[in-house]
Amino acid sequence: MSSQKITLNVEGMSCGHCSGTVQKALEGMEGISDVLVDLKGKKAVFEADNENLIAGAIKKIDEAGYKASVI
Ligand SMILES: [Cu+2]
Repeated sequence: MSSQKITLNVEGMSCGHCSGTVQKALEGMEGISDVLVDLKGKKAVFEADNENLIAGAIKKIDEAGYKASVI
């Protein structure tokens, strides 16, 4: 099992509440850990157990009301 560090662009975050929402959405996903959301940098960085989690993370962020994409 090898986790990998993933960085996503996240559009639409305007305050600490937004980044907190994205943070919680990612932390709620199984297989994702060490979540760090950078409000000013418009980024979310996390460790994912496998690549398949990337699409799921993007979908989860989308459902939370923000737009994520792979850098
Ligand atoms: Cu906000």
